[in-house]
Amino acid sequence: LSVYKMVVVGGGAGGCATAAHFCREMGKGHVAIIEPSETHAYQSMWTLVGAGLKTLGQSQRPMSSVLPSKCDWIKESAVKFDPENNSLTTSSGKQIQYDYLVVAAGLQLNYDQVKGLTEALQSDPQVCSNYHAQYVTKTFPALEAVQSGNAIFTFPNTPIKCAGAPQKIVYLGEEIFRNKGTRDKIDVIYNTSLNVLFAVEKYAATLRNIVQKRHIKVNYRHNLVEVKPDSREAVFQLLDSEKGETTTFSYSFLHATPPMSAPDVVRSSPLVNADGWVDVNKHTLQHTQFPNVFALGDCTNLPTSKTAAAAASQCGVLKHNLSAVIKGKQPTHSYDGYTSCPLVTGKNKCVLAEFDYDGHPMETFPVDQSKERWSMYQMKAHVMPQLYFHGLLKGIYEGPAMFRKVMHLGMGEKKH
Ligand code: FAD
Ligand code: UQ1
Repeated sequence: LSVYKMVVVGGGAGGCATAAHFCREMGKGHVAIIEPSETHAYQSMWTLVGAGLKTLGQSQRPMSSVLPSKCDWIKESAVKFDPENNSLTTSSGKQIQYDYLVVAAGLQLNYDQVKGLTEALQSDPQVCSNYHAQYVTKTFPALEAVQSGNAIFTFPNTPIKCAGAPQKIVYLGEEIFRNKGTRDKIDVIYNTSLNVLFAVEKYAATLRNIVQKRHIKVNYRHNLVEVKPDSREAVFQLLDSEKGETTTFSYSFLHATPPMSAPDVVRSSPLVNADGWVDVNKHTLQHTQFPNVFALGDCTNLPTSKTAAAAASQCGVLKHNLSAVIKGKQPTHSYDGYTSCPLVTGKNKCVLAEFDYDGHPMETFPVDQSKERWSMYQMKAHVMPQLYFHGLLKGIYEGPAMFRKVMHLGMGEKKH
């Protein structure tokens, strides 16, 4: 049995940042972080890895180099949560007791829920997925290899992280085809379970223009349910069909975004709501039933788009509120749902979406960010990695709210 003042589950974006902050506050020996992985990945870079613009190695660091040195790293998974007794069990059977728990376990990728997909990812070089370290390196060679036929990109019928990522690779792929001279022989098809291109109309309007101008075929309410690698066919359920009809496409390239959920161990714990997400107050990030438990990032029920940008802002709020609770006070800070999605539309172009719980744009820069911009691509490709590794993971960066005030000095507030 080990006893800690604070235990953080997950050493990804949200967990690493939170642990870094509280280690500084509490000192050595008081904070444990439970994380089984040897490698930490800056997943946001995987879109660019898929397009051949960055390497997988550039996105990865040894876990030991990003986790704060003052915290105890327990290199295991949490397998059972017992919040009634302030305790949890790890994969080796260790029991860990805590005063305060922070859950930041991220998402589980459920490739197996699509029949034949795992097999296709393992056996067919033309099936790839930017969402997984093992499959993201297949994307660029597969894009380069297509000569003709259907290049299909999918968006599943579950909440996912970075809801823009399934279509960023469509734009990058279409550009690769054009540059290689194969574009005329390829049908570029985006099959999405959603009924819109993007949840916020200001950015959706730009994206609709782009798909029209670049002859990208968008099929709404199409959900990938089966892949047949032998015949290179992909089967889609028509979500608006009452009879559960399906339609089959042949493919010469398939980029699959898998269904996602909170990790099984989280879903089967007393920490989740009926939909299987860690149930925290949407403003304070404090658990709705266990006041000494907080959560942030992709595993939560927070009704905003799941991104590292959101986790950064949540970390800022969580720090203050958990500190207050530790001091016996009420939470003081409120999360507004801020999230951001750099919609890369080409190798030097990006629409930087930023918005809150109500879907109101909350733009950092004093320009119209719904336009495709070279500058925003530079931000995404070169500034963000620095901000992530040296700001967020160190528990210093709390989202762009701090820059927003400076950027808009003397320019008035932008209208929603
Ligand atoms: P993660 O960073 O995923 O970390 C979760 C951690 O928990 C992992 O290290 C995992 O090993 C660990 N874990 C899981 N289960 C357990 C367990 N039982 N016990 C202990 N540890 C456990 N975000 C942006 O802001 N901008 C972007 O442009 C962007 N693009 C993206 C593109 C792609 C292709 C992908 C995949 C993601 C992208 N994201 C982007 C999303 C971003 O990566 C996530 O939202 C962010 O990493 C969420 O942080 P998190 O801490 O909740 O989860
Ligand atoms: C952001 O804060 C962030 O977290 C580090 C990201 O994750 C990689 C992002 O992609 C974006 C766009 C933001 C937002 C930050 C600014 C400065 C607009």
